This record gives sequence, C-alpha cells and structure tokens, in this order.
Amino acid sequence: MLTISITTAVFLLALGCVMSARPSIDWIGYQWFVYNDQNIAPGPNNWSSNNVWVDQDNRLHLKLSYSSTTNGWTCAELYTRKKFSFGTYRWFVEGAIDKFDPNVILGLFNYGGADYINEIDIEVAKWGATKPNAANMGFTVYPNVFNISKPIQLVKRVPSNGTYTTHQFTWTSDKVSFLVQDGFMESPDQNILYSYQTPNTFASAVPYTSAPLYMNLWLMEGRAPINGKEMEIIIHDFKYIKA
Ligand SMILES: *[C@@H]1O[C@H](CO)[C@@H](O)[C@H](O)[C@H]1NC(C)=O
Ligand SMILES: *[C@@H]1O[C@H](CO)[C@@H](O)[C@H](O)[C@H]1NC(C)=O
Ligand SMILES: CC(=O)N[C@H]1CO[C@H](CO)[C@@H](O)[C@@H]1O
Repeated sequence: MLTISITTAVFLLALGCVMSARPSIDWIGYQWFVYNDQNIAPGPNNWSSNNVWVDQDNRLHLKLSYSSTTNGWTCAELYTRKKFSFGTYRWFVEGAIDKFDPNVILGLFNYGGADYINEIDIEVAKWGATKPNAANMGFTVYPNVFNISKPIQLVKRVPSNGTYTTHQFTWTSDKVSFLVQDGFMESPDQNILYSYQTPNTFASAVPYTSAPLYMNLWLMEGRAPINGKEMEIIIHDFKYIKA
C-alpha cells in the first residue's frame, strides 16, 4: 500500500510539474500559455515568458529580446488550450509588416499539434531574403489528412507604409480566405492590401478539426536578426467570430 501511494504521489507530483511548466496569462477572455523553453521549435529557438505581456491598455506585446549576459536572443510564443473551429479570426497588429528584419517571423495561426496537417497560418516573414522588395507575407493551409493534397503555401509581397494592419482568415468547411488591410478595420471591404481564397480544388482538403490558436515572434533557424535589433509587435486586439 505504502509503495503504491508513494508511486502515486511521485506520479502526481511529476504530472503537476509538467502541467504547470508554462505560465499563463489571461487576455481578451482566453487563457494563453506562454513558452519559457530552451532550444525548441520553431527555429529551434530559446523562449522567454518575459517576452509576452499585456499592458495597461490591454494590448498584447510580443518581444524579441537580446541578453548580453547570456549572449543570446529569446523569442515569444503563446497559445490557447481552448480549441477554435470554423469562423473568422481577426488580429489588429501594430508593427511595420514590410520592414521586418529578414530573419524575423511573426506567426498568427491555428495548429493542432502535428506538423503538415490541419493548420492555417498567417506569417509576416521574409524567410531570410534581404532585398527590400522581398515577399514579406506567407499564407498557408495544410490539408485535413496528411498528403491528401499539396498544402496551400503562398509567399507574397504585401506592402504597407503604416504600422497598423488588420490580418484575418475566415475558415469554413470548404475554404479558407485570407485578408490583409491597412489600418485597423472592422469591415472586410476597406483598405485591402491583399486577399486570397483557397480554390475549389482544395475544398475536400480544408481542415475540419478544431485546434488551439497560436501567436509567435521568432527567428528563422535561430539566426540573430541581421540588423542586430530587438523588436516588438503589439497586438491591439484579437477577435474570433464563430461561424
Ligand atoms: C506607400 O507610399 C508610396 C510612396 O508614397 C506610395 O506610392 C504607395 O502607394 C504607398 N503604399 C501603400 C500600400 O499605401
Ligand atoms: C539557446 O540557449 C543555449 C544555451 O544558452 C545556447 O547554446 C543556444 O545557442 C541558444 N539558441 C539560440 C537559437 O540562440
Ligand atoms: C508524395 C508527397 O506529396 N509528399 C509530400 C507529403 O507532405 C509533405 C509535407 O507537406 C511534403 O514535403 C511531401 O512532398
């Protein structure tokens, strides 16, 4: 009996440690778990929960930080355990989306935990390209069953002179549409910088499994920013309108 209870206690303690390993914050009515990890994907990178915070105006900050004591960069990632499904996902982003350092990536996405399936991503990223007019945004949809279809993977130049942009995807059972707008827009028909809708040929491959929501700010292959500068993205708001 004693052995069993000690084993059980150790097990529960271990489980408790695993489950509480990541701190969480509450923001806009959802609980978000924040990475505080060394050397894990994407990248791999080092992640600090100090790089994610909510300010007094209820805006979410994501920071890419440099520490001279560890001589290294840390990134920001947070996610819900709540699973989201069909509907419209809209982010109000402050940050110069066409002036990112070539190695920096901002991801806004829905991810079930397995790579290459059931994932919808918006990425502000140049993927290392240094030309000033390089494509700066990616739009990806991975199919509902591994390799049932090629994923949708678009890399586009979406110029914006401002620092406020609205990023949206609408996910239904047979398509995903992406939209980028200049300024903070509540209505989908103004200031359109880019829009795209998955083709009918992809309809049967569109994900249907609800999945947690993620946001991250990270470094491609863990490479330092070429400009050597820390940077911050501020998400003023996020809205999910269930279909
Ligand atoms: C950005 O500014 C340039 C120069 O003023 C202008 O030609 C271009 O249309 C602007 N682009 C957007 C997306 O506002
Ligand atoms: C993460 O931290 C470890 C230990 O300090 C370091 O060896 C590694 O280079 C860091 N990774 C990145 C991508 O900076
Ligand atoms: C045969 C085939 O299409 N393979 C693909 C399966 O999916 C992975 C990830 O998207 C691709 O890298 C393979 O080319």
